[in-house]
Amino acid sequence: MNDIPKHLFLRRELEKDIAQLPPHAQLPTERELTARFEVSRMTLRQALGGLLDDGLIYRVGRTGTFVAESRISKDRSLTSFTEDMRTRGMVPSSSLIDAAAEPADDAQARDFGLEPNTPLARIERLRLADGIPMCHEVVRVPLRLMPDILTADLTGSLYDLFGRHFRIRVASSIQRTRAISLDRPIARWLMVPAKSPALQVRRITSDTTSQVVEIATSTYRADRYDFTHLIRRQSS
Ligand code: 16G
Repeated sequence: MNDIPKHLFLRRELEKDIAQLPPHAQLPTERELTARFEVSRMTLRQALGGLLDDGLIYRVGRTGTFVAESRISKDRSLTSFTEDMRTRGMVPSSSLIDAAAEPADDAQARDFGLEPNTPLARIERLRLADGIPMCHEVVRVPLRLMPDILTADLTGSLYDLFGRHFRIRVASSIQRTRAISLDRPIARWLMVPAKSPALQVRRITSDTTSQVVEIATSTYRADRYDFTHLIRRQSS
């Protein structure tokens, strides 16, 4: 942690605290925070400024600083939805919308490295955090690797199920994120107006033996989700 500036480190610590607090809870005063983290007022203000810019907190005149309605921020490690929500102090759940076998189309077959028409399981779910819709997700896996997945309980963590039931451990993903405007059916699941902005992430995941085990399309409400990356300048 020594290689990141103090205020960014503090910001992460404050983010963890904020994740434990309900929306509109008041943060401790500047005096209390500088004493607790043993930082200067300037460092604290920089950290709070970053949180304000990210929309995680808001200020009310001289009254104080408060926790904003929660927005989930995701970093670059390969985590599951369940883990993402739990680390932010929220309770994940899922509603199964549809689960069925279908043949791979040409693009899916290419991404999986399989023949076209190879049977896949298509699992469509609504992912919720503290009971609020956060993400609509369609996951496809080869039935050859996970033969009875369609009869398993699909309302929990899929990555747990991959590991426990099929001994498949996810190791890496290629992800592409794009901004979209929601079509009516998905907007309805996410309980926002049609054409609302959303972040759509397509993930192609490989396991520890480098075989592709999942193609997922996750569509997140843009008002509740963002991606935060720590990036480093390459040393020359
Ligand atoms: C995330 C993944 C998705 C994966 C799911 C597993 C992204 C963009 N997508 O939503 O590919 O299937 O986690 O979560 O991160 P689970 O284990 O909680 O079902």
